[in-house]
Amino acid sequence: MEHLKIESDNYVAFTFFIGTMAMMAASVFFFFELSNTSPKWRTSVLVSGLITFIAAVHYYYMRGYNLETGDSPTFFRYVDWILTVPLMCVEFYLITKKAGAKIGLLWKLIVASLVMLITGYFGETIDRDNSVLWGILSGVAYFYIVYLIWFGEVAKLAQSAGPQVTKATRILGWFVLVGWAIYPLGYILGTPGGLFGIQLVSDPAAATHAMDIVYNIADAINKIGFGLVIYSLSRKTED
Ligand SMILES: *C/C=C(C)/C=C/C=C(C)/C=C/C1=C(C)CCCC1(C)C
Repeated sequence: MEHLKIESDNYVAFTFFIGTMAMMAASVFFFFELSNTSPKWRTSVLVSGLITFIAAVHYYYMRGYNLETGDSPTFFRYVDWILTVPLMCVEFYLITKKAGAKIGLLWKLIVASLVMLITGYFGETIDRDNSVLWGILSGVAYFYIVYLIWFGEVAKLAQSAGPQVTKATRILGWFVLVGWAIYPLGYILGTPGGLFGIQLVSDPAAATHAMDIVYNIADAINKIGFGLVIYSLSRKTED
């Protein structure tokens, strides 16, 4: 079996490698901590582990794919997101369920996240020429999620679920508002010719590399960070 070397200046391959390791380590941590997590929070911590585990499997694949071909593994990137982002929505539902969150709220979050990702996928692959339009549609769905979490149903339910859940929801809200906003930046970087007249990187190969690095960093921050917020919530509340 041939072993491909990661050259020291290959930052794309390097971040795929580190991403794989980080997602694996985080999954082991969340899964092992389940046994000393109170039953009330166990499902939430389990979902944290599932998010990083699904990402670990995709990163393992994407790492190899990128190393062998030098290309961006866009399809599996989106397969990963389509599985993990709805699970992040499930986390909001789970922590506000005690305060009366309805399954309808979960569906709103899931459908909005799917619209956000499917339109983004169209803009990145199938319909490159209209990437501005797809990017805007995706952005609308994104802001709807931000709205639900900061001002809508999620915020209201969190408030009635008590101070700990309110605080955790606020921090998760920052992840969604700031951490998730890194992704459109990657999208703009990777779009040929730039978006809205913004062309950050002119060489097409370099643009794709920049996009992958930005996505890889964002994934590590958001998936592991999200899980850790849930984890610390599970340690704080006693009952
Ligand atoms: C673990 C993966 C996560 C949290 C992925 C999140 C992805 C996004 C928030 C993507 C958003 C996009 C836009 C808001 C506009 C441009 C297209 C996307 C799909 C990059």
